[in-house]
Amino acid sequence: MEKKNILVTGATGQLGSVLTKMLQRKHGLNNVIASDLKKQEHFEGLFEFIDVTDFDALQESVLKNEITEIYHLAAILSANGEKNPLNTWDVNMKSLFNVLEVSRIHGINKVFYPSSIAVFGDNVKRVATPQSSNLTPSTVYGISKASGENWVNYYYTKYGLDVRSIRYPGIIGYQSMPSGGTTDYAVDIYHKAVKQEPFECFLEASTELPMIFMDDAIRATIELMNAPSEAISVRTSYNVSGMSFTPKQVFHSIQKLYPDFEIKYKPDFRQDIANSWPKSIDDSFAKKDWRWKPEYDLDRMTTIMIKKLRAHYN
Ligand code: NAD
Ligand code: AKB
Repeated sequence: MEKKNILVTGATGQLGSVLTKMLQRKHGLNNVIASDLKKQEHFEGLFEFIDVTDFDALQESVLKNEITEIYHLAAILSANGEKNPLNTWDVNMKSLFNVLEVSRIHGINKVFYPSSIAVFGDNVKRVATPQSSNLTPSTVYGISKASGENWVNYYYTKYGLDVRSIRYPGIIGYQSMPSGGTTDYAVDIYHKAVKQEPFECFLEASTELPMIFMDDAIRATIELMNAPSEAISVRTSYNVSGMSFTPKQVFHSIQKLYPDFEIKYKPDFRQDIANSWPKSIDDSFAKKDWRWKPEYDLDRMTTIMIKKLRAHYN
């Protein structure tokens, strides 16, 4: 196997903390540099504090560590992003430009850039939203991801930079907590069930959104990054689907194991964001190009979430 030195930005986050461990397992503890503004308490491996909006700090790490691949996960997500829109735009775009430029200048082999279902807004088919849909996002986060998709396509077309991207649905895992997103309720609800506390949901009972179990999200990322370059026909970002459900459906799935579990619905500003997103995603390009296939449905995910969180809290 060719030797890789991998830099992960945003490595302390919900996805980054799990993806970093998987990359360490695949490529060795000494070949993965985790970076973020903050560090996990018991992090094992190589870690650097890097603010990705600081080009010099990023470049110094890339050169010092002879980086060959970058997974650029650092971002401000949908709900938090609306609290300070201009700062969200600045952070999300500046960090992406720094990663693209450092990669172009220093000949990085591959870059991973996560996009989101947040790129979709009005004027799309809300069920099985097609790959090539109008992108009129309702949040600054979504605008930054839609622009980012076009920029990564530009760097591929203009400079041959091998950037690959997935429009993740809401990611649900037991390993880490989400922060600042509109799909966060779907992780929190499992923690409350296992702690035997009632759950207050910030979305209405019938709000259907695309979601994906963490293991599927990680596998999709690795499979896309390992796919032969000629198989990749989408250089903006791939639609990827896991499952779709409403708060009521996940509540019922949990109730099979916790019959006394209680839920109250108290929608807040995140309801408007969720209303602007697709209910489900058509991922036929990912299926065709790199044979994407999700393995987890709602009940299978619930069983694992509950089992792992019970072990965690007991
Ligand atoms: P997260 O908010 O949990 O983690 C993001 C990390 O980025 C945080 O640890 C934060 O400290 C770090 N960060 C923010 N600004 C930074 C900066 N200037 N320099 C360095 N680090 C900085 O997010 P996540 O859920 O792990 O998401 C990771 C990526 O995946 C994001 O780009 C997000 O848009 C994308 N994504 C996530 C989901 C999901 O459901 N988790 C869905 C779609 C897309
Ligand atoms: C969010 O809710 O902002 C993220 C996402 C779907 O991009 N989880």
